[in-house]
Amino acid sequence: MSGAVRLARRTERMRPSEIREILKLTQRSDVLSLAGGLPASDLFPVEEVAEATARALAKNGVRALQYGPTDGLPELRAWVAASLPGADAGRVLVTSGSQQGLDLLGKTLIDPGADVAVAAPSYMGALRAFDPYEPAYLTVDSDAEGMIPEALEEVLARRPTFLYVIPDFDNPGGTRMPLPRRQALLEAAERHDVLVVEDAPYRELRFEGDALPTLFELAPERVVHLGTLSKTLAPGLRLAWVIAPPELATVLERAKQAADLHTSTFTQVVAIDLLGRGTLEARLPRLRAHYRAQRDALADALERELPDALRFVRPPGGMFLWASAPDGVDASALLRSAVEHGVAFVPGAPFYANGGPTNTLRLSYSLPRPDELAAGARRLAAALQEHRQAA
Ligand code: N5F
Repeated sequence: MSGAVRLARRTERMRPSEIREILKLTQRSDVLSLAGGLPASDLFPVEEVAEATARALAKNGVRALQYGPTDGLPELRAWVAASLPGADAGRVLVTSGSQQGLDLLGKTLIDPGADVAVAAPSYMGALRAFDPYEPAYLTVDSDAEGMIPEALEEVLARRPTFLYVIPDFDNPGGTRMPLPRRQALLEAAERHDVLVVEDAPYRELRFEGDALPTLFELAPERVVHLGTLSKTLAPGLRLAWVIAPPELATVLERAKQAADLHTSTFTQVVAIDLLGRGTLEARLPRLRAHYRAQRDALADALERELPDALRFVRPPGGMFLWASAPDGVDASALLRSAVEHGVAFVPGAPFYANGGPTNTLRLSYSLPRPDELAAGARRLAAALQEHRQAA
């Protein structure tokens, strides 16, 4: 080694995503994966995308292949604005996945040492996106209805740079924040004058009842809203958006210009065609029914196979079931024996920004078939039994 590679100090904070590392493990064909948040690929609109691509190239070939505007193609921005009450197309920034939105927010909002408030537990990918900008995390304890108001009040009183929250079908918690908590959150954010970042990738994957208003709808001037087509159309498109207050939208756009000039015009042109035909709306009932049945297949199997060993609440939407093993079980150690038994999950600890219980697990029910979910629960029960005997 010549010593010519002198890495920037911030790279020390670039930890690998535990999810991606576990996804590598699950490439083994004998391991059933309850780990990744990969959407149900059987429901991908492959034919529709093929047809939309052919149409888009025939009609808009040059536009699809040329550089485009940093903030995104106007038709897509208009569709986003129309899908969220109170949104203005001029404030929509199309991004390459919500993951890019999270990185751009870190870049534009976080100075080294700045306080950033997140739920405990919270989406690990957001923590990894914010980490290089050197925040100090303030964590808000959560229960089955998301962030606990008293804990939130204490944290917001310290006036963090922003509060990051996933009100609809949280990753990893699977929880939905009820309306009174949403109102209390915004009231406290208003009182302490704190910016709220609302990440809503799972919002449309609702299993029962009506949608609750987004934080953005309730307080459009205080909330930055992130949405994505990853869970409703396909993540490979890498199409998502950030809606931010005007003074932030302007700097986000500059940050994106420097990051990647703009999101793929090719996939935007294809998505505009699909969205214009109502493809997404038409898919939602099927997606919801599918994920709901998947949730039940996993939850029923866990209740059958591990009646006393795992505690969880059936998630009312989304892709994840969050479970606690008995005290003293270390989920990372359990994962090693689980993989030997042919099943993988994501241990919960890395979802806690400042550390937390080590006996939690995130189980994804999106991708496996129902019989595989049942087999996964059986294998997990065997792994847990062996693990506890060995301890
Ligand atoms: O819009 P996109 O695809 O970039 O979604 C990123 C994202 C943003 N915010 C939340 C709360 C999310 O859950 C996600 C996607 N999370 C998946 C997961 O399993 O936690 C993605 C994992 C996929 C991978 O790393 O290959």
